[in-house]
Amino acid sequence: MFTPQPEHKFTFGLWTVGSTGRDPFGSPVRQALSPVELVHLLSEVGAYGVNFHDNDLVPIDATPSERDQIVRDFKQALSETGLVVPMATTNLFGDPAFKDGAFTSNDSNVRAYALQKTMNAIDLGVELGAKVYVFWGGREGVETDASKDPVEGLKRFREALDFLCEYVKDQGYDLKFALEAKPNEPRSDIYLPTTGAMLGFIATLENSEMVGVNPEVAHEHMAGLNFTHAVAQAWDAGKLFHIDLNDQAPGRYDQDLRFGSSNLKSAFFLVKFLEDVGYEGMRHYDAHAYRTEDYEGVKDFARGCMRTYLVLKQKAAEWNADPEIQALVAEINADQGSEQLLGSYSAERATALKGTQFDRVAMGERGLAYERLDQLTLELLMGVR
Ligand code: GLT
Ligand code: MN
Ligand code: MN
Repeated sequence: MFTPQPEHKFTFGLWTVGSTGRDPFGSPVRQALSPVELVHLLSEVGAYGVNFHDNDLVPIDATPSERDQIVRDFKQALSETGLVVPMATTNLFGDPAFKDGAFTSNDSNVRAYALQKTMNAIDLGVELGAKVYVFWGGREGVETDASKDPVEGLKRFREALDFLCEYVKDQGYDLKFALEAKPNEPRSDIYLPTTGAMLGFIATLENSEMVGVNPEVAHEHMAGLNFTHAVAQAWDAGKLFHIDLNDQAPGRYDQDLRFGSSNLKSAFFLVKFLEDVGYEGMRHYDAHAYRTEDYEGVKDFARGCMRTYLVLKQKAAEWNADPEIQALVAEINADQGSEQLLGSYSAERATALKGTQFDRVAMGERGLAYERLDQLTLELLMGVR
């Protein structure tokens, strides 16, 4: 019942199940697997697709013939397993050249190299079937505002995206861009720190219809924000092109935990939202297994991400069908008498509103029963309903 199927569109980055457990305090705890081995691991656990940064697949210093061999082997693994590549991205953060950013660097050599690297990475992603291209500007920021003018940073970022949109159009690629926000780490402050900030920025782009967002659970949680609200704003704007699922306790380093493992109730409302609105994009897990795990544990991690999503999807269906919960929802939303006064502006409506006597005290006294509704939700999640 909770077995992943292709229609669930569960995907993982090569860097997620491929994480060797290296962190700022410790060396790898797992042997690195090749991209081909990772494709087979993902197929074994039931994933639909695999995503990558250019250098997850092709090392930054590979020769053209090495690149071609790697791509051939990878394509072979995809055709053996049936896995697809729905998304690709560029590593613009790992190499020392990007220590002060890529598109926003003060150094024009770095900015030009970042554009070149991204065009090559877009070609690679499209060759393997990607339809969405993610931009996570992990190094696009500062430690000190003495180093960069933030308006100049935005101008440079805009210029790069405008350039790359035109490149995609020029090549005739069927590709959309998805911008991913994060407030900090690895920089002290990363530009455009939230999904809301990204949405504001996208409206300033020349080809804004090609550009949406890739919100990540952990990144909004790091900022102490409600992730579902960020996703809802993106959805409302028609900009939810992709999503990075994982988990994260607020106020901590970037944990990238197994989906649902830290904030189950938030994960429930997120899954319920995605399923209720009919989001048709990928459910991408940008997370990794605990450092305590071997590759069996990595498979447990990946299976857990997908299973939790499917369990919560089932819980959302139960919530939508629960008579007591639905009676409360109906009561909450019942017309209290003024529905006909509301709607878009007209002079008549304004006059009618101004002429109405409202019982402000009664409005303030009315109990809303949200305690009961939330407790029913929790009991449903805890499996006692
Ligand atoms: C990196 C980051 C993620 C981004 C990936 C895409 S790489 O792991 O923490 O949030 O989505 O560049
Ligand atoms: Mn993350
Ligand atoms: Mn991410």
